[in-house]
Amino acid sequence: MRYTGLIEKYRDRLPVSESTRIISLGEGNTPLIKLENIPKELGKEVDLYVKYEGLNPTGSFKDRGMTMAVTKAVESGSEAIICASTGNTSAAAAAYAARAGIKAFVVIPQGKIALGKLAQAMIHGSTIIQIKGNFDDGMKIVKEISNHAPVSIVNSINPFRLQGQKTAAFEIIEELGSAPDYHSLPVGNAGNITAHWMGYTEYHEIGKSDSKPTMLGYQAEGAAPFIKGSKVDNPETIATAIRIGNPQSWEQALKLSKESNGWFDAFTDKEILATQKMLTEKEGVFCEPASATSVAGALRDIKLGKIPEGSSVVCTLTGHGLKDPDTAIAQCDQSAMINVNPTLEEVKKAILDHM
Ligand code: AN7
Repeated sequence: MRYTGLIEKYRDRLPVSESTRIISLGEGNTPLIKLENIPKELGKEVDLYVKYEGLNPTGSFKDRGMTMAVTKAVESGSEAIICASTGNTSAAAAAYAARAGIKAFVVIPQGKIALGKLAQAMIHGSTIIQIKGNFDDGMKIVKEISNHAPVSIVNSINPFRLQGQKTAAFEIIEELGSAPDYHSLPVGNAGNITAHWMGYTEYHEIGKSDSKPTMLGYQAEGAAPFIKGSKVDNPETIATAIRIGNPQSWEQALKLSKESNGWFDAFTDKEILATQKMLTEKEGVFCEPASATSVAGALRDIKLGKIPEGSSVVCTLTGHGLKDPDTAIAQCDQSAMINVNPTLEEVKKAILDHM
């Protein structure tokens, strides 16, 4: 049967009816890739997987939530959606609104969203409202705006978003036969870690998995409210996707972390970028900087023995590396680029010199 998106696949576990018009771009069903080279080098016996959410239609996990949020917005008669965003939510909102034939307004922090995400919001025809402020400032306004303008909020405070996102946990259980021992995610607003816990809990309750994972949340050091234990006023990190100081799912994330015996930790920008590069060079997997935080965390904690040998670990790679080409290019050695004349001799020499 043709795969037509996660709402069709999981319709009995999602709040839709037979008559609901489904707004889908075929999201979900993303690859769960088992890492080979990195664990080998680490010298630890672990089954380490990455769930490559960058392969969703707009290049991030946000599509899972957006198919639900836009489907429900349209069902309720809404003609416009709005979100505050560090980039990926705006890309998804713009695309799904285009698909639905409704308007999208996206509120983004000026100069602080990655180039690919900005291109997406623009090309899909959303109205972009840039603010001289950060995501948290935008979120605050967006939360109030529906009292003043006829728009539906599609940030993760919209409960339908998390309903859609929980399906990633379903897919992992179906593929592995049960939940992994550990699940690691980058944390910004903490919506996705909350959605995963919902998905794992649901499948555990109906007997599709005999266990639930320990949930690990990793942040960037300059934007790490869960490590600090309170809001961060001026979050800063190169991983702009998670440049968030006031997480919207704060309570839920603290609760699930405790319930699952999990933990939070944070990494410097340097560590995040080094992990991003390691994944591209050693495994052929290109994710955006924020996404690499999940792998940085898992690897550190495997090394430390906090995650014991023999464990299965899934890391969510939340967004595609092509989202942020500037950061990718900036961390590569420009002198590695060889300029030659278009002759057989010069190309041959370039190859032989670099074997
Ligand atoms: C690549 O797009 O908040 O903890 O406005 O784009 O559920 O917030 C993005 C978040 C991780 C954090 N990785 O997820 C937005 C936005 C990537 C992201 C996160 C985001 P949450």
